[in-house]
Amino acid sequence: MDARLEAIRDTVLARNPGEAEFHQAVVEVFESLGPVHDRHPEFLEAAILERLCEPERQIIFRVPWTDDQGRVQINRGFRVEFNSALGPYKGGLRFHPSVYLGIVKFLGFEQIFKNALTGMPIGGGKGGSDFDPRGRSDAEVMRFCQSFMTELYRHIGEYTDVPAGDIGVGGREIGYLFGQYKRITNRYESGVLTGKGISWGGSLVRPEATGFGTVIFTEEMLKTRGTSFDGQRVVVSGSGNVAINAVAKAQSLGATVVACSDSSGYIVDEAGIDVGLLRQVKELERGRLKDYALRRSGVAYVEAGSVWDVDATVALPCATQNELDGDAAARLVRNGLVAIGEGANMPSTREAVAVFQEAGVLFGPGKAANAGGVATSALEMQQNASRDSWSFEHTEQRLTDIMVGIHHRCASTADEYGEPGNYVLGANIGGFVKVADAMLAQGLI
Ligand code: NDP
Ligand code: 2IT
Repeated sequence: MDARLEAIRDTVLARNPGEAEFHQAVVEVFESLGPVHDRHPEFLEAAILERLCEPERQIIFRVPWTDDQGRVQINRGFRVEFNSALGPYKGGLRFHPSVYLGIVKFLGFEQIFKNALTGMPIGGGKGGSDFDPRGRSDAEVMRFCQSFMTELYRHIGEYTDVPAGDIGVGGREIGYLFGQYKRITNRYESGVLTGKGISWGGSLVRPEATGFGTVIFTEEMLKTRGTSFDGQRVVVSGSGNVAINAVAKAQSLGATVVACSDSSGYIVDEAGIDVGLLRQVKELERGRLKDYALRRSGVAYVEAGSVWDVDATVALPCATQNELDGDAAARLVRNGLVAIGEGANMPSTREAVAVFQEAGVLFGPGKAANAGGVATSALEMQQNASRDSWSFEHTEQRLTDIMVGIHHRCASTADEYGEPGNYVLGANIGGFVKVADAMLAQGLI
C-alpha cells in the first residue's frame, strides 16, 4: 500500500476498534488508491479519505417489541448515513443476529462506491438490526418492524435517506416498515423506501435485479475472454433473493447451476436447479433447502463441508461476507474455475481474492457485480418521483444498460491505470474518483 495511505489507514483502524469487517473493507479500497493520489494530490490536501471513512451520521437505537408469548424482547437498531456527496443516503437494512456496528459500517462504506459506479444520484448508507426473523411469525416480524420504524422514521425521507432490503429484509418487511412510516408521518411518501410491492409504488424487476445484474456483469467479463454463460457449470451460494435470481438468469443464458446453499447445508442437483421448486420452497414456504432435496429425485443434500467443494467453471457467491476463504478459492481454481461474480457483499476473504487474481480468474467484486439491486432501487425512486410505473421489459433494459456500463467503467479504469482486467482496482478507483470530485466541489462539510 502507498505509504501516504498507510498512515491514514492506521488512524482509521485505531479510531474504529473491534470492527473487523469495516477494517477489511477500508484496507481493500485503500490498496487500490495509491495511483489516484499521485494524479490528484488535491484529494490528500482536502483529507478526502479521512472524511470518507468517518460516516456523516451514525444512529444506534433500542427496538423493544413483544413476541407471541407476550414476552418483551429488545434488539438494537442501526442506521449509518455514510456519505451524501452524490445524493440522499441509499442502502439496505439487514436483519440478522450477527449484525453489529462493524458490519453496518463495512456495508455502508462499500455502498458509497457501489452507488457511485451505478451513475445514479445516490449517496451511501446502510442499516439493520441484530433481530433474527427466522422462526418468527408474521405478527412478530410486523411488531418488530413497526417498533424499528418508530425510531427510524425521523431520520429518513425521500430527499434524506432511502432504505431498502438486504439479508432478512424482503418485500414483507418493507411492507410493514412502509405502513408504519405512513401512519406516523401521515404522508404517502413512496420514495422513502425501495423494494415496495408493485401495487403500492414498487418497481418491476427490483426483486430480480441484484441476481440478474450479477449474472449480466459476469457475462460481460466472460465476453472479454470470448466466452459466455452458455455451457458453463455454475455453483451459487445462498438461496435467498440474490441467489435465486442469479440461478434463474444464469440458466436462462444456457448455464447449468448444479448447487446452492443455505446456512444449514447445500444441495447438488446435477440436472440443473429447478428454479420453480426453489422459489416454492424458499420464497413461498420460507422453508429449508433440505425440503428441496426431499421433493426432487437425484438431488444430494450435504450438511457438512462447503458448497465450494463442488467444482464449477463459474462461481457466484450470493450469501454473506467472508463465506469463501483462501482454501476454498484454491480448490475452485484447481477444479477449473474461469470466473467469479460476487452477488453478496465482500463474500471473498482477502486471501481468496489474492488466489483468484494470481490465477488470472475473472473476478467481479461485489461493489460492481451486485450493484444492479441498488441501481434498480434508484429506478424505483425515479418512477416514484414521476408517479409513473414502467414495464418489465423497459426496466430490465435499463438494468442491463447500467450493468454493461459499470463493467465498462471498471474495465476502462483498470486499463487507464495500467492493470487491465483488474476489476477490483477499476471498481475502487472508478467509484472513488466520482465521490471525491463531488466532495471537493461541495467544500469542507
Ligand atoms: P436473503 O436474506 O434473501 O438470503 C440470504 C441467504 O444467505 C440465505 O440463503 C441465507 O441462509 C444465507 N446466509 C445468510 N447469512 C449466512 C451466514 N452467516 N452463513 C451462511 N449462509 C448465510 O438475503 P439476500 O439474498 O438479499 O442477500 C444476500 C447477499 O447479497 C448479502 O451479502 C447482501 O448484502 C447482498 N446483496 C443484496 C442485495 C439485495 O438487493 N437484496 C443487493 C446487493 C447485495 P439462511 O436462510 O439459512 O439464513
Ligand atoms: O447491498 C445492496 O446494495 C443492497 N442491499 C440494496 C440496497 C438498495 O438500496 O437497494
